[in-house]
Amino acid sequence: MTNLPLSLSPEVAKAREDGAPIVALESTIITHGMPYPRNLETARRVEAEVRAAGAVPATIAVMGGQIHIGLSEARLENLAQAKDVMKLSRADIAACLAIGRTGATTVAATMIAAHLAGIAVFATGGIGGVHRGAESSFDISADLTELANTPVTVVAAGAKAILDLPKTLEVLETLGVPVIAYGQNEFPAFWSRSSGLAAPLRMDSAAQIATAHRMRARLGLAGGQLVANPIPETAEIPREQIMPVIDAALAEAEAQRVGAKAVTPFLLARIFELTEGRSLDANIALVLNNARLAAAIAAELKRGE
Ligand code: PSU
Repeated sequence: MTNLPLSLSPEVAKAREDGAPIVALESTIITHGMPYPRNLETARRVEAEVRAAGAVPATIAVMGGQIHIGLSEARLENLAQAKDVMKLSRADIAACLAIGRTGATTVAATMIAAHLAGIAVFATGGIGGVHRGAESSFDISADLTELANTPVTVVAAGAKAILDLPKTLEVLETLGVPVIAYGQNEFPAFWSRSSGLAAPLRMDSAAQIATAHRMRARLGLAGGQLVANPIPETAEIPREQIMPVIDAALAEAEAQRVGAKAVTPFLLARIFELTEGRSLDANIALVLNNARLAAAIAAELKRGE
């Protein structure tokens, strides 16, 4: 790994040496997904949740020409308050390293970095997907093609409900990405447990998910798995309550001609305002829930080695 621009935190380096379970965590959720200081507080709580569940957290970001796998407290604090941070996907991670800027990793870039560091499991909030109106805008997140290419199991609360969920599931199917709902038949919709759409696959234990991950490697199948873990009941915003809010935020984005990488952060921020903060509470609860499941999957993967 010496010729790669990877910088492992002491905790992550030790976990690798010991063969301990590690869970990758992304940083776009910190810089573009949540407001300061709750973003910092959440990043710390998610790391603590992974540790409490018996794994080592590795929050990933690009700083000073290195991909950091595991952030020190000082780096995390810096990132949470930094302005002008690049939002990195497959297309721009190498460029960001080359020009020495600070970059937060999306699901796609975090998968790439995790795989380079030998980490097989990653927890986030919700993946990107096919945006509404994609038939004319062509706006489809690079997260989907990354899931098709990079062998990392991603635990999310489904795809963000601001997206076109039926089209997102269609594209994932075309790309050969297993979409596994955890403990229910329905594909969850981020803030809500229900999307009205059946999930292609269902599993009820971390052990099954770990076995499926290993099985894909044995079969020589490229790409990862999407584990769609429903938000806990006590934290969810039911679909009929969140849908009108999402529609209002989408109409504003269209009127203001918000496009490309700015769409998701704009919508998340507007939905936060329109729900008077309830969407953020839900987002935090679902990320913590995903961190716990990811830690259990990482532990099962190690057990089976
Ligand atoms: N999960 C959250 N909040 C977020 C994201 C995930 O709870 O902000 C980020 C992820 O980094 C994901 C990105 O990759 O949103 C999707 O952005 P886009 O739709 O522009 O591809």
